[in-house]
Amino acid sequence: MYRADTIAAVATPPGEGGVAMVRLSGPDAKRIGREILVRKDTDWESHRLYHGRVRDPGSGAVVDEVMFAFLREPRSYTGEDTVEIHCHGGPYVVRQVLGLALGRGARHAEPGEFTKRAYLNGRLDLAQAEAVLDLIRSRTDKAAGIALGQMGGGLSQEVQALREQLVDTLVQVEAAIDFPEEEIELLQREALSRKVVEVVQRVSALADSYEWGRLIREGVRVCIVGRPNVGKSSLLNALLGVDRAIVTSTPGTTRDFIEETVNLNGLPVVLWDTAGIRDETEGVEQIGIDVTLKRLAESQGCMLVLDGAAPLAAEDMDVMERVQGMAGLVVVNKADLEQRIDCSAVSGRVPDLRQVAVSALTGQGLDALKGSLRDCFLDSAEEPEIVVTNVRHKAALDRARASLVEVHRAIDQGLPPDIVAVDLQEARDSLEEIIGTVTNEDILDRIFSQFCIGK
Ligand SMILES: Nc1nc2c(ncn2[C@@H]2O[C@H](COP(=O)(O)OP(=O)(O)OP(=O)(O)O)[C@@H](O)[C@H]2O)c(=O)[nH]1
Ligand SMILES: [Mg+2]
Repeated sequence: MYRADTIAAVATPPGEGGVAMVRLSGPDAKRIGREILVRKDTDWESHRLYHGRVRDPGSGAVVDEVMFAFLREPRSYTGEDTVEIHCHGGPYVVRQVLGLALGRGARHAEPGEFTKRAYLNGRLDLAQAEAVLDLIRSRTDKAAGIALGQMGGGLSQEVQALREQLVDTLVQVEAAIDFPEEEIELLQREALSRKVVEVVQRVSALADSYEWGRLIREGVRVCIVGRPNVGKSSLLNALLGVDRAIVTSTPGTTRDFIEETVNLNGLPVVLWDTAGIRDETEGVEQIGIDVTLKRLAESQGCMLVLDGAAPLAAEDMDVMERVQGMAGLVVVNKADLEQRIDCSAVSGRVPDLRQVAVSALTGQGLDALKGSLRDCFLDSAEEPEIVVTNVRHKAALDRARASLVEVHRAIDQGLPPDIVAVDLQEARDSLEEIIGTVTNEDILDRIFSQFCIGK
Protein backbone atom coordinates (compact mmCIF):
# COMPACT_ATOMS: atom_id res chain seq x y z
CA MET A 1 0.00 0.00 0.00
CA TYR A 2 1.05 3.54 -0.76
CA ARG A 3 2.59 5.22 2.33
CA ALA A 4 3.09 8.88 2.86
CA ASP A 5 3.43 11.64 5.37
CA THR A 6 0.53 13.18 7.22
CA ILE A 7 -1.34 16.01 5.54
CA ALA A 8 -3.79 18.53 6.94
CA ALA A 9 -6.13 21.08 5.40
CA VAL A 10 -9.38 22.90 5.90
CA ALA A 11 -12.06 20.96 4.03
CA THR A 12 -14.75 23.65 4.13
CA PRO A 13 -14.82 26.93 2.17
CA PRO A 14 -13.18 30.06 3.59
CA GLY A 15 -15.22 32.67 5.41
CA GLU A 16 -17.65 32.55 8.30
CA GLY A 17 -19.96 29.61 8.78
CA GLY A 18 -21.59 27.58 11.50
CA VAL A 19 -19.00 24.85 11.35
CA ALA A 20 -15.71 24.31 9.54
CA MET A 21 -13.80 21.09 9.16
CA VAL A 22 -10.06 20.55 9.47
CA ARG A 23 -8.97 17.18 8.20
CA LEU A 24 -5.77 15.25 8.85
CA SER A 25 -4.79 12.15 6.94
CA GLY A 26 -1.75 9.92 7.22
CA PRO A 27 0.15 7.73 9.65
CA ASP A 28 0.55 10.47 12.27
CA ALA A 29 -3.02 11.74 12.13
CA LYS A 30 -3.99 10.06 15.38
CA ARG A 31 -0.82 11.07 17.21
CA ILE A 32 -1.23 14.70 16.17
CA GLY A 33 -4.93 14.58 17.02
CA ARG A 34 -4.17 13.33 20.52
CA GLU A 35 -1.68 16.13 21.08
CA ILE A 36 -4.08 18.91 20.23
CA LEU A 37 -7.48 17.44 21.17
CA VAL A 38 -8.38 17.17 24.82
CA ARG A 39 -10.92 14.75 26.13
CA LYS A 40 -11.10 12.60 29.24
CA ASP A 41 -11.16 9.15 27.67
CA THR A 42 -8.14 8.86 25.48
CA ASP A 43 -9.15 5.63 23.87
CA TRP A 44 -10.75 6.77 20.62
CA GLU A 45 -12.99 4.34 18.82
CA SER A 46 -12.97 4.56 15.06
CA HIS A 47 -15.95 6.20 13.35
CA ARG A 48 -17.38 7.80 16.48
CA LEU A 49 -18.11 11.44 16.93
CA TYR A 50 -16.62 12.85 20.12
CA HIS A 51 -16.97 16.13 21.93
CA GLY A 52 -13.71 17.74 23.02
CA ARG A 53 -11.54 20.81 23.04
CA VAL A 54 -8.67 21.92 20.87
CA ARG A 55 -5.76 23.05 23.02
CA ASP A 56 -2.38 24.46 22.16
CA PRO A 57 -0.01 21.90 23.67
CA GLY A 58 2.67 24.59 24.03
CA SER A 59 0.80 27.29 25.93
CA GLY A 60 -2.07 25.21 27.22
CA ALA A 61 -4.54 27.76 25.80
CA VAL A 62 -7.91 26.37 24.67
CA VAL A 63 -8.64 27.37 21.10
CA ASP A 64 -12.14 25.98 20.51
CA GLU A 65 -14.74 23.49 21.63
CA VAL A 66 -15.23 20.95 18.86
CA MET A 67 -16.66 17.66 17.67
CA PHE A 68 -14.15 15.28 16.20
CA ALA A 69 -13.88 11.79 14.76
CA PHE A 70 -11.09 9.34 14.21
CA LEU A 71 -11.37 7.07 11.16
CA ARG A 72 -9.00 4.15 11.24
CA GLU A 73 -7.42 3.01 7.97
CA PRO A 74 -8.52 1.73 5.58
CA ARG A 75 -12.09 2.79 6.29
CA SER A 76 -11.71 6.45 5.45
CA TYR A 77 -11.95 8.54 2.31
CA THR A 78 -8.20 8.46 1.76
CA GLY A 79 -7.79 4.92 3.04
CA GLU A 80 -5.43 6.27 5.71
CA ASP A 81 -5.86 7.09 9.38
CA THR A 82 -7.90 10.26 9.38
CA VAL A 83 -8.91 12.75 12.02
CA GLU A 84 -11.72 15.18 11.26
CA ILE A 85 -12.10 18.17 13.54
CA HIS A 86 -15.40 20.04 13.30
CA CYS A 87 -14.68 23.41 14.83
CA HIS A 88 -16.53 26.72 14.79
CA GLY A 89 -16.53 28.26 11.36
CA GLY A 90 -14.67 31.49 11.89
CA PRO A 91 -11.47 32.32 10.00
CA TYR A 92 -9.49 32.88 13.20
CA VAL A 93 -10.51 29.61 14.89
CA VAL A 94 -9.96 27.61 11.72
CA ARG A 95 -6.50 29.09 11.25
CA GLN A 96 -5.58 28.28 14.84
CA VAL A 97 -6.72 24.66 14.63
CA LEU A 98 -4.97 24.08 11.32
CA GLY A 99 -1.87 25.86 12.62
CA LEU A 100 -1.69 23.55 15.64
CA ALA A 101 -1.94 20.48 13.43
CA LEU A 102 0.83 21.80 11.18
CA GLY A 103 2.89 22.69 14.23
CA ARG A 104 2.77 19.09 15.43
CA GLY A 105 4.17 17.69 12.23
CA ALA A 106 1.46 17.64 9.58
CA ARG A 107 2.18 19.05 6.14
CA HIS A 108 -0.30 21.37 4.45
CA ALA A 109 -2.12 19.33 1.79
CA GLU A 110 -1.79 20.21 -1.87
CA PRO A 111 -4.95 20.77 -3.95
CA GLY A 112 -6.80 17.51 -4.40
CA GLU A 113 -4.27 15.59 -2.32
CA PHE A 114 -6.86 13.77 -0.18
CA THR A 115 -8.54 12.47 -3.31
CA LYS A 116 -5.17 11.68 -4.86
CA ARG A 117 -4.39 9.54 -1.84
CA ALA A 118 -7.78 7.87 -2.09
CA TYR A 119 -6.78 6.88 -5.64
CA LEU A 120 -3.24 5.80 -4.75
CA ASN A 121 -4.62 3.72 -1.92
CA GLY A 122 -7.11 2.06 -4.22
CA ARG A 123 -10.21 3.61 -2.65
CA LEU A 124 -11.22 5.12 -5.98
CA ASP A 125 -10.04 4.63 -9.53
CA LEU A 126 -9.06 7.62 -11.64
CA ALA A 127 -12.46 8.07 -13.26
CA GLN A 128 -14.14 7.99 -9.88
CA ALA A 129 -11.67 10.43 -8.41
CA GLU A 130 -12.32 12.80 -11.32
CA ALA A 131 -16.06 12.49 -10.74
CA VAL A 132 -15.63 13.88 -7.23
CA LEU A 133 -14.59 17.17 -8.79
CA ASP A 134 -17.43 17.02 -11.33
CA LEU A 135 -19.91 16.57 -8.51
CA ILE A 136 -18.54 19.53 -6.62
CA ARG A 137 -18.81 21.65 -9.74
CA SER A 138 -22.28 20.49 -10.81
CA ARG A 139 -24.81 23.24 -11.41
CA THR A 140 -27.93 21.23 -12.29
CA ASP A 141 -29.53 18.07 -10.96
CA LYS A 142 -28.72 16.31 -14.21
CA ALA A 143 -25.01 17.14 -14.07
CA ALA A 144 -24.85 16.09 -10.42
CA GLY A 145 -26.61 12.83 -11.25
CA ILE A 146 -24.06 12.03 -13.95
CA ALA A 147 -21.15 12.79 -11.62
CA LEU A 148 -22.66 10.69 -8.85
CA GLY A 149 -23.08 7.75 -11.22
CA GLN A 150 -19.46 8.04 -12.29
CA MET A 151 -18.30 8.33 -8.70
CA GLY A 152 -20.22 5.20 -7.89
CA GLY A 153 -18.22 3.43 -10.58
CA GLY A 154 -20.72 3.45 -13.48
CA LEU A 155 -18.22 4.53 -16.11
CA SER A 156 -15.40 2.53 -14.54
CA GLN A 157 -17.39 -0.69 -14.68
CA GLU A 158 -18.26 -0.18 -18.31
CA VAL A 159 -14.65 0.61 -19.22
CA GLN A 160 -13.47 -2.30 -17.12
CA ALA A 161 -15.86 -4.65 -18.92
CA LEU A 162 -14.65 -3.43 -22.32
CA ARG A 163 -11.07 -3.81 -21.20
CA GLU A 164 -11.75 -7.40 -20.12
CA GLN A 165 -13.12 -8.17 -23.56
CA LEU A 166 -10.02 -6.74 -25.18
CA VAL A 167 -7.75 -8.67 -22.85
CA ASP A 168 -9.61 -11.89 -23.69
CA THR A 169 -9.18 -11.19 -27.37
CA LEU A 170 -5.54 -10.37 -26.82
CA VAL A 171 -5.05 -13.67 -25.02
CA GLN A 172 -6.19 -15.52 -28.10
CA VAL A 173 -4.08 -13.42 -30.42
CA GLU A 174 -0.95 -13.63 -28.28
CA ALA A 175 -1.37 -17.33 -27.87
CA ALA A 176 -1.28 -17.62 -31.63
CA ILE A 177 1.98 -15.69 -31.66
CA ASP A 178 3.63 -17.57 -28.83
CA PHE A 179 2.41 -21.07 -29.41
CA PRO A 180 1.67 -21.49 -33.07
CA GLU A 181 2.03 -25.25 -32.79
CA GLU A 182 -0.91 -25.34 -30.42
CA GLU A 183 -3.02 -24.46 -33.41
CA ILE A 184 -5.08 -22.09 -31.44
CA GLU A 185 -7.82 -20.98 -33.62
CA LEU A 186 -6.89 -17.39 -33.89
CA LEU A 187 -7.90 -17.68 -37.43
CA GLN A 188 -11.45 -17.89 -36.50
CA ARG A 189 -11.13 -14.44 -37.87
CA GLU A 190 -14.80 -13.88 -38.24
CA ALA A 191 -15.59 -14.47 -34.59
CA LEU A 192 -12.72 -12.25 -33.59
CA SER A 193 -13.81 -9.57 -35.98
CA ARG A 194 -17.37 -9.66 -34.62
CA LYS A 195 -16.11 -9.25 -31.10
CA VAL A 196 -13.99 -6.27 -32.05
CA VAL A 197 -16.92 -4.63 -33.81
CA GLU A 198 -19.00 -5.05 -30.68
CA VAL A 199 -16.35 -3.36 -28.54
CA VAL A 200 -15.90 -0.57 -31.10
CA GLN A 201 -19.61 0.14 -30.96
CA ARG A 202 -19.63 0.40 -27.20
CA VAL A 203 -16.47 2.51 -27.12
CA SER A 204 -18.01 4.79 -29.77
CA ALA A 205 -21.23 5.14 -27.79
CA LEU A 206 -19.23 6.20 -24.77
CA ALA A 207 -17.13 8.64 -26.77
CA ASP A 208 -20.23 10.09 -28.41
CA SER A 209 -21.95 10.60 -25.07
CA TYR A 210 -19.36 13.27 -24.38
CA GLU A 211 -21.14 15.84 -26.51
CA TRP A 212 -24.35 15.11 -24.61
CA GLY A 213 -22.55 15.47 -21.29
CA ARG A 214 -20.90 18.70 -22.35
CA LEU A 215 -24.28 20.23 -23.21
CA ILE A 216 -25.74 19.15 -19.89
CA ARG A 217 -22.82 20.68 -18.05
CA GLU A 218 -22.21 23.83 -20.03
CA GLY A 219 -25.57 24.47 -21.64
CA VAL A 220 -26.26 26.35 -24.88
CA ARG A 221 -26.59 30.00 -25.79
CA VAL A 222 -29.78 30.87 -27.60
CA CYS A 223 -30.45 34.27 -29.11
CA ILE A 224 -34.03 35.55 -29.31
CA VAL A 225 -34.25 37.57 -32.51
CA GLY A 226 -36.91 39.20 -34.62
CA ARG A 227 -38.11 42.54 -35.89
CA PRO A 228 -39.26 45.10 -33.29
CA ASN A 229 -42.50 44.57 -31.37
CA VAL A 230 -43.07 40.88 -32.22
CA GLY A 231 -42.84 39.93 -28.52
CA LYS A 232 -39.23 38.85 -27.92
CA SER A 233 -39.00 40.39 -24.46
CA SER A 234 -42.47 39.07 -23.62
CA LEU A 235 -41.28 35.60 -24.61
CA LEU A 236 -38.18 35.89 -22.41
CA ASN A 237 -40.34 36.95 -19.46
CA ALA A 238 -42.81 34.14 -20.07
CA LEU A 239 -40.04 31.53 -20.21
CA LEU A 240 -38.46 32.86 -17.04
CA GLY A 241 -41.74 33.25 -15.22
CA VAL A 242 -40.76 36.76 -14.10
CA ASP A 243 -40.88 40.21 -15.66
CA ARG A 244 -37.23 40.58 -16.39
CA ALA A 245 -37.30 42.60 -19.60
CA ILE A 246 -39.27 45.75 -20.30
CA VAL A 247 -42.26 45.21 -22.57
CA THR A 248 -44.08 48.04 -24.30
CA SER A 249 -46.15 48.46 -27.42
CA THR A 250 -43.54 50.82 -28.82
CA PRO A 251 -41.28 49.16 -31.38
CA GLY A 252 -37.62 49.47 -30.46
CA THR A 253 -38.11 49.07 -26.71
CA THR A 254 -35.19 46.75 -26.04
CA ARG A 255 -31.90 48.46 -26.71
CA ASP A 256 -29.37 46.49 -24.72
CA PHE A 257 -29.31 42.73 -24.63
CA ILE A 258 -30.48 40.81 -21.58
CA GLU A 259 -29.06 37.46 -20.51
CA GLU A 260 -30.90 34.91 -18.35
CA THR A 261 -30.59 31.16 -17.87
CA VAL A 262 -33.45 28.68 -17.86
CA ASN A 263 -33.19 25.01 -17.03
CA LEU A 264 -34.96 22.98 -19.72
CA ASN A 265 -35.27 19.60 -18.07
CA GLY A 266 -31.59 19.48 -17.21
CA LEU A 267 -30.31 21.48 -20.17
CA PRO A 268 -29.13 24.93 -19.07
CA VAL A 269 -30.09 27.43 -21.77
CA VAL A 270 -28.70 30.92 -21.71
CA LEU A 271 -31.30 33.15 -23.34
CA TRP A 272 -30.34 36.45 -24.90
CA ASP A 273 -33.14 38.93 -25.48
CA THR A 274 -32.03 41.43 -28.06
CA ALA A 275 -33.04 44.63 -29.77
CA GLY A 276 -35.45 44.12 -32.67
CA ILE A 277 -33.75 44.18 -36.06
CA ARG A 278 -34.91 46.80 -38.55
CA ASP A 279 -33.41 49.08 -41.13
CA GLU A 280 -33.05 52.80 -41.15
CA THR A 281 -32.47 53.47 -37.53
CA GLU A 282 -29.82 55.52 -35.88
CA GLY A 283 -28.32 56.36 -32.52
CA VAL A 284 -28.91 54.07 -29.56
CA GLU A 285 -31.24 51.75 -31.40
CA GLN A 286 -28.73 51.16 -34.17
CA ILE A 287 -26.06 50.33 -31.57
CA GLY A 288 -28.55 47.88 -30.03
CA ILE A 289 -29.07 46.21 -33.40
CA ASP A 290 -25.32 45.91 -33.89
CA VAL A 291 -25.11 44.18 -30.51
CA THR A 292 -27.93 41.85 -31.58
CA LEU A 293 -26.04 40.80 -34.67
CA LYS A 294 -22.90 40.21 -32.65
CA ARG A 295 -24.80 38.10 -30.13
CA LEU A 296 -26.46 36.14 -32.89
CA ALA A 297 -23.05 35.25 -34.28
CA GLU A 298 -21.89 34.09 -30.84
CA SER A 299 -24.94 31.99 -30.04
CA GLN A 300 -25.36 28.31 -30.72
CA GLY A 301 -29.03 28.57 -31.52
CA CYS A 302 -31.84 31.01 -32.15
CA MET A 303 -35.49 31.59 -31.49
CA LEU A 304 -36.73 33.64 -34.39
CA VAL A 305 -39.87 35.38 -33.19
CA LEU A 306 -42.60 36.39 -35.65
CA ASP A 307 -45.89 38.18 -35.03
CA GLY A 308 -48.58 35.67 -36.00
CA ALA A 309 -51.24 38.36 -36.03
CA ALA A 310 -49.54 40.31 -38.82
CA PRO A 311 -48.52 39.48 -42.37
CA LEU A 312 -44.83 38.86 -42.93
CA ALA A 313 -42.90 42.10 -43.24
CA ALA A 314 -39.75 42.84 -45.18
CA GLU A 315 -37.94 43.05 -41.83
CA ASP A 316 -39.03 39.49 -41.01
CA MET A 317 -37.49 38.35 -44.30
CA ASP A 318 -34.29 40.09 -43.36
CA VAL A 319 -34.12 38.32 -40.00
CA MET A 320 -34.87 34.95 -41.63
CA GLU A 321 -31.97 35.58 -43.94
CA ARG A 322 -29.68 36.18 -40.96
CA VAL A 323 -30.47 32.91 -39.17
CA GLN A 324 -29.83 30.69 -42.18
CA GLY A 325 -28.08 27.50 -41.15
CA MET A 326 -28.58 27.99 -37.43
CA ALA A 327 -30.16 25.52 -35.05
CA GLY A 328 -33.31 26.63 -33.29
CA LEU A 329 -36.98 27.42 -33.72
CA VAL A 330 -39.37 29.79 -35.40
CA VAL A 331 -41.67 31.08 -32.68
CA VAL A 332 -44.96 32.32 -34.12
CA ASN A 333 -46.12 34.56 -31.30
CA LYS A 334 -49.44 36.19 -30.45
CA ALA A 335 -51.42 32.99 -31.02
CA ASP A 336 -54.21 34.51 -28.91
CA LEU A 337 -55.00 36.95 -31.73
CA GLU A 338 -56.46 36.27 -35.15
CA GLN A 339 -53.66 34.83 -37.30
CA ARG A 340 -52.63 36.59 -40.48
CA ILE A 341 -49.17 35.15 -41.02
CA ASP A 342 -48.35 32.89 -43.97
CA CYS A 343 -46.62 29.95 -42.28
CA SER A 344 -45.83 28.15 -45.53
CA ALA A 345 -43.90 31.19 -46.75
CA VAL A 346 -41.88 30.94 -43.52
CA SER A 347 -41.19 27.24 -44.14
CA GLY A 348 -40.01 28.11 -47.60
CA ARG A 349 -37.47 30.57 -46.23
CA VAL A 350 -36.21 28.66 -43.21
CA PRO A 351 -37.10 25.01 -43.89
CA ASP A 352 -34.81 23.64 -41.18
CA LEU A 353 -36.37 25.54 -38.29
CA ARG A 354 -39.39 23.94 -36.70
CA GLN A 355 -42.32 26.32 -36.15
CA VAL A 356 -44.12 26.55 -32.83
CA ALA A 357 -47.16 28.70 -32.13
CA VAL A 358 -47.27 30.40 -28.75
CA SER A 359 -48.77 33.30 -26.93
CA ALA A 360 -46.28 34.98 -24.64
CA LEU A 361 -49.27 36.84 -23.21
CA THR A 362 -51.42 33.85 -22.20
CA GLY A 363 -48.68 31.21 -21.90
CA GLN A 364 -50.31 29.07 -24.58
CA GLY A 365 -47.84 26.68 -26.27
CA LEU A 366 -44.93 27.52 -23.97
CA ASP A 367 -44.43 23.99 -22.64
CA ALA A 368 -44.32 22.61 -26.16
CA LEU A 369 -41.84 25.35 -27.06
CA LYS A 370 -39.55 24.36 -24.19
CA GLY A 371 -39.66 20.73 -25.26
CA SER A 372 -38.96 21.61 -28.90
CA LEU A 373 -36.12 23.92 -27.95
CA ARG A 374 -34.48 21.21 -25.87
CA ASP A 375 -34.91 18.76 -28.74
CA CYS A 376 -32.96 21.10 -31.02
CA PHE A 377 -29.86 20.39 -28.96
CA LEU A 378 -30.48 17.17 -27.07
CA ASP A 379 -32.17 14.15 -28.52
CA SER A 380 -34.15 13.01 -25.48
CA ALA A 381 -34.81 9.62 -27.03
CA GLU A 382 -31.10 8.96 -27.01
CA GLU A 383 -30.17 9.87 -23.49
CA PRO A 384 -27.09 7.73 -22.93
CA GLU A 385 -27.05 5.43 -19.94
CA ILE A 386 -23.49 6.39 -19.10
CA VAL A 387 -22.30 9.87 -19.94
CA VAL A 388 -18.67 10.77 -20.39
CA THR A 389 -18.08 14.32 -19.18
CA ASN A 390 -14.33 14.42 -18.92
CA VAL A 391 -12.27 15.48 -21.91
CA ARG A 392 -9.43 13.19 -20.84
CA HIS A 393 -11.78 10.21 -20.94
CA LYS A 394 -13.14 11.33 -24.28
CA ALA A 395 -9.62 11.57 -25.74
CA ALA A 396 -8.72 8.12 -24.41
CA LEU A 397 -11.92 6.66 -25.86
CA ASP A 398 -11.20 8.26 -29.22
CA ARG A 399 -7.73 6.73 -29.20
CA ALA A 400 -9.14 3.34 -28.22
CA ARG A 401 -11.66 3.60 -31.04
CA ALA A 402 -8.96 4.46 -33.57
CA SER A 403 -6.79 1.53 -32.48
CA LEU A 404 -9.75 -0.82 -32.63
CA VAL A 405 -10.58 0.27 -36.14
CA GLU A 406 -6.99 -0.70 -37.03
CA VAL A 407 -7.44 -4.04 -35.28
CA HIS A 408 -10.55 -4.69 -37.27
CA ARG A 409 -8.83 -3.85 -40.52
CA ALA A 410 -5.83 -6.02 -39.70
CA ILE A 411 -8.09 -8.98 -38.92
CA ASP A 412 -10.11 -8.48 -42.08
CA GLN A 413 -7.01 -8.22 -44.23
CA GLY A 414 -5.57 -11.34 -42.68
CA LEU A 415 -2.49 -9.60 -41.31
CA PRO A 416 -0.27 -11.60 -38.93
CA PRO A 417 -1.35 -11.87 -35.29
CA ASP A 418 1.55 -9.80 -33.93
CA ILE A 419 0.30 -6.79 -35.85
CA VAL A 420 -3.21 -7.34 -34.55
CA ALA A 421 -1.78 -7.65 -31.04
CA VAL A 422 0.00 -4.28 -31.16
CA ASP A 423 -3.17 -2.36 -31.94
CA LEU A 424 -5.15 -4.37 -29.44
CA GLN A 425 -2.63 -3.50 -26.75
CA GLU A 426 -2.89 0.15 -27.65
CA ALA A 427 -6.65 0.05 -27.39
CA ARG A 428 -6.39 -1.67 -24.03
CA ASP A 429 -3.83 0.85 -22.78
CA SER A 430 -6.10 3.70 -23.79
CA LEU A 431 -8.98 2.24 -21.81
CA GLU A 432 -6.72 1.66 -18.83
CA GLU A 433 -5.75 5.29 -18.89
CA ILE A 434 -9.33 6.15 -18.03
CA ILE A 435 -9.47 4.16 -14.84
CA GLY A 436 -5.76 4.38 -14.15
CA THR A 437 -5.02 0.69 -13.82
CA VAL A 438 -1.49 -0.37 -14.48
CA THR A 439 -1.26 -3.83 -15.91
CA ASN A 440 1.48 -5.66 -17.66
CA GLU A 441 1.80 -9.14 -16.25
CA ASP A 442 -1.84 -10.01 -16.20
CA ILE A 443 -2.13 -10.86 -19.85
CA LEU A 444 0.60 -13.48 -19.42
CA ASP A 445 -1.17 -14.75 -16.32
CA ARG A 446 -4.28 -15.28 -18.29
CA ILE A 447 -2.49 -17.15 -21.02
CA PHE A 448 -0.98 -19.55 -18.53
CA SER A 449 -4.16 -20.01 -16.66
CA GLN A 450 -6.08 -20.87 -19.80
CA PHE A 451 -3.58 -23.10 -21.56
CA CYS A 452 -1.71 -26.03 -20.20
CA ILE A 453 1.92 -25.36 -21.17
CA GLY A 454 3.06 -28.89 -20.47
CA LYS A 455 0.66 -30.31 -22.89
N1 LIG B 1 -51.82 39.77 -27.86
C1 LIG B 1 -50.54 39.54 -27.62
N2 LIG B 1 -49.67 40.57 -27.47
C2 LIG B 1 -48.38 40.30 -27.23
C3 LIG B 1 -47.91 38.97 -27.12
N3 LIG B 1 -46.57 39.01 -26.87
C4 LIG B 1 -46.24 40.33 -26.83
N4 LIG B 1 -47.33 41.11 -27.04
C5 LIG B 1 -47.36 42.57 -27.06
O1 LIG B 1 -46.53 43.02 -28.11
C6 LIG B 1 -45.91 44.27 -27.75
C7 LIG B 1 -44.40 44.16 -27.93
O2 LIG B 1 -43.89 43.21 -26.99
P1 LIG B 1 -42.37 43.14 -26.61
O3 LIG B 1 -42.19 41.91 -25.84
O4 LIG B 1 -41.90 44.41 -26.01
O5 LIG B 1 -41.74 43.00 -28.07
P2 LIG B 1 -40.19 42.97 -28.48
O6 LIG B 1 -40.10 42.03 -29.63
O7 LIG B 1 -39.33 42.71 -27.32
O8 LIG B 1 -40.00 44.43 -29.02
P3 LIG B 1 -38.64 45.30 -29.13
O9 LIG B 1 -37.92 45.19 -27.85
O10 LIG B 1 -39.14 46.65 -29.41
O11 LIG B 1 -37.87 44.75 -30.28
C8 LIG B 1 -46.33 44.54 -26.33
O12 LIG B 1 -47.41 45.45 -26.34
C9 LIG B 1 -46.78 43.19 -25.81
O13 LIG B 1 -47.74 43.29 -24.80
C10 LIG B 1 -48.85 37.90 -27.30
O14 LIG B 1 -48.55 36.71 -27.23
N5 LIG B 1 -50.15 38.25 -27.56
MG1 LIG C 1 -37.87 43.78 -26.44
